[in-house]
Amino acid sequence: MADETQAPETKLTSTKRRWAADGKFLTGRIARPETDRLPPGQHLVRDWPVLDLGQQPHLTHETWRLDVTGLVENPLSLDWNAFQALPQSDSLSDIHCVTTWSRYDNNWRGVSTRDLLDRVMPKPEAAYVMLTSFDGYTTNLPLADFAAEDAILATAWEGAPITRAHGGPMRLVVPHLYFWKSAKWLQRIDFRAADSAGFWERNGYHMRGDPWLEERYSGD
Ligand SMILES: Nc1nc2c(c(=O)[nH]1)N[C@H]1C(S)=C(S)[C@@H](COP(=O)(O)O)O[C@H]1N2
Ligand SMILES: [Mo]
Repeated sequence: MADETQAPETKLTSTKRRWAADGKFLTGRIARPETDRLPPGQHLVRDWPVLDLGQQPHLTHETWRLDVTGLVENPLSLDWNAFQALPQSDSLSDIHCVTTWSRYDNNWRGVSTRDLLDRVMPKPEAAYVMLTSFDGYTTNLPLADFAAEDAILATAWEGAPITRAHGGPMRLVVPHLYFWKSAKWLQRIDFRAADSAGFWERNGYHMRGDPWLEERYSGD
């Protein structure tokens, strides 16, 4: 009896299989080769360390809000239900923390920053965002980085709600920058014309934080 899961090999299936192996078209870019996956100075971990300033806010879906302010056509103040009503996406990415650990293949689910940007419509002058979290943490990043195709306002990790320790009920994930840019317990996204330093950036860390360029400290 024929095995229906074994489709006959055709030119198309073999080509598509090769694309999948290369990661082509999957996210609109060609995946880095596996040998190139770990940025310089990083080592791989299997667990997921917790790093923050030590004040982990207790939020419920009732007390949670997300405010989008500054240079946008449509400022927003979303409660949990309004946030859940936005389109939901999945994003698979690696974590690179400036303290030198990296963690591969994290499955995030939530609202892609691009879908949020479609709603709020940044004004032409908007070039940076300042993020403020419920624990008082701040971090800044260029709008172009915030708008990366795999950046996500994540509410779930590996199919389960993000824990409080890791920034639940919602945290930002910007996988192509060091993880300190990925604000946990995100409360406000403020669109600005000029860049200014957030918490770690005022304390000697880089304004952009690209792990591939090893932009760790402000002098790098
Ligand atoms: N609100 C908030 N977000 C934060 C931090 C923080 O202290 N407060 N720490 C940052 C740093 S330095 C890192 S490395 C990551 C750690 O996220 P994790 O604890 O989920 O690994 O969160 C980032 N986002
Ligand atoms: Mo960090």
